[in-house]
Amino acid sequence: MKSTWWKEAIVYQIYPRSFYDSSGNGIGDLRGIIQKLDYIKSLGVDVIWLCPIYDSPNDDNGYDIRNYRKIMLEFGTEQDFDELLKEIHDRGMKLLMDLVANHTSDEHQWFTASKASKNNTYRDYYYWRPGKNGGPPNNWKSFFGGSAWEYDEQTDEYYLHLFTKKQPDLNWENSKVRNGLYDIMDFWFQKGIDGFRMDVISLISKLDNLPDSPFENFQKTITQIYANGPNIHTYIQEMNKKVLSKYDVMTVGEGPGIDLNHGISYVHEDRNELNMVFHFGHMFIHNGPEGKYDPIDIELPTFKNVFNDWDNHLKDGGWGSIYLGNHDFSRMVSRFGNDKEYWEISAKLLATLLLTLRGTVYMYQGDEIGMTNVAFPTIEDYNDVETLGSWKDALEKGKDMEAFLENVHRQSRDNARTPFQWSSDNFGGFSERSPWIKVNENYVKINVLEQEKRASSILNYYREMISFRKENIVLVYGDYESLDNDHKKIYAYRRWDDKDEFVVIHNFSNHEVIWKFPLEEASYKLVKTNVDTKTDLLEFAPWQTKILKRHIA
Ligand code: TEU
Repeated sequence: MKSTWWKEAIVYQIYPRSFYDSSGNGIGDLRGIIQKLDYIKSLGVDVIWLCPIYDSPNDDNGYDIRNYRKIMLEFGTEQDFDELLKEIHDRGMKLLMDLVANHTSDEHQWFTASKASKNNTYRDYYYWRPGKNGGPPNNWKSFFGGSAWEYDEQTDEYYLHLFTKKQPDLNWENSKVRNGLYDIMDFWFQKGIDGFRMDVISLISKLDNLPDSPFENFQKTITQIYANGPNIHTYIQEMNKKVLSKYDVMTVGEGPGIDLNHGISYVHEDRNELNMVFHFGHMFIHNGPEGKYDPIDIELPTFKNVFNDWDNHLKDGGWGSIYLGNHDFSRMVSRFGNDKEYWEISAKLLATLLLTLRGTVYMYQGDEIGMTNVAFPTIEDYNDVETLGSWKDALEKGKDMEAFLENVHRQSRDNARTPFQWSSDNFGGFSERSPWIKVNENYVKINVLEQEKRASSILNYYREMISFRKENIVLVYGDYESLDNDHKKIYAYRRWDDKDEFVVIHNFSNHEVIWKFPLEEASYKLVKTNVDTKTDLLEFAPWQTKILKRHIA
């Protein structure tokens, strides 16, 4: 495998609104991030990925951009940004920005012009269509509930929005749109940023004539109708040729509908498209028949198979991204660990998983201290458009709303968006004022200051694991193979090259387990574990993780 800096990088994702408020208005900001750069650096991180910080009316917290060249007033100024970039580079780190290219805000000047009349030059920047049989042009649904079409009285046509009605979809077939977006990318690369995470890049090419979806199931509609459209690879190759290939940068495409049939075609090194994608294999794993807010339980082998299949899919000429949560999903310890009795130890197990798989590692802010899901008592406490849209749909369908609130507790995107817990001071030390969204009450117990003081904290475990990965490059590039794959409590795998072999074993359960596997125990040495108890090599306390090492040559 070819080595590059971005394959070895540990990326730390910041949701700026919730990271640190330096101005005292209850909203995180760029100067707040600057103040915390030494903290981020102390983790051993190489790259910071910032969720959108551009000028936006914040219908979807920045994923609705009004001006791609300006900084959101609440977050700071252009000077603050320049300083942030310099301070990041001065510390030897890099900056990944979020590129939202599938849609703009409805307040973007392209859209206001487009909306003004049927025959203006910007009309074709978006998807405008006449209605059909007194309703919208087709049966497409928005990701956030309701129709994907909004009627505009003035010109008596509908426009397409796969997300909220304040996020109209851009028409990538129009070369002016594409070139306009490439100019924006150039603008940021000229400033010196080091790459882009590309929001819903899988959706930019639409099917000809925008046909009705024949599927009831929304997930199917995404994969078969919305994603991986006919020109997707032509567009990404063009973007690569015109922009990306001019710079030494990293790219990761986010993609609903990027499944095992499509992943490699976005990232194969011979195709000149993207370096990596974020697939949703494990993120949608709990989606029930009615989607994310209809959660189901799964068994461990189903979870392992996501990693097995993707590693296998990408290993010849591709590269993966490893993450266990982000700003769109529940907290990883609440979701895949046990955030009650085994909170600390299961958070460490997950850290070990994250840092021993093949692929570029993406950490999400707060996971390094084991921040957990939140359970606000009423829907009024929630802010996220997706949560509120699903709530509205459920109400209209006459659902049991008390039960639905429990689904919200389990699945809401706001679980990951509560303010970062810096200390046990008011509002978790995030701000001096009541923040834009409530702080999780457990900040008194779970916070950075407390964990800095304790050698055995989750925070310090992350630091150790990050340097462990860096000292053992086989954990980045080495081969991967799952062992005893059908085991329902143990997730074990080998990582090896021609010199060394690691066997990583996780007990994903609340029970003690003896792993009955024919491993030549005498040739392995225990090099890392998350529990301070003496057990036999293949004996595991609840949520215990062990890394064994064998020297080959
Ligand atoms: O998310 C894309 C996406 O697929 C999500 O809508 C995802 O399905 C959902 O959040 C799962 O709960 C990206 C951004 O990450 C998200 O924050 C934005 O809201 C969305 O695009 C629109 O820009």
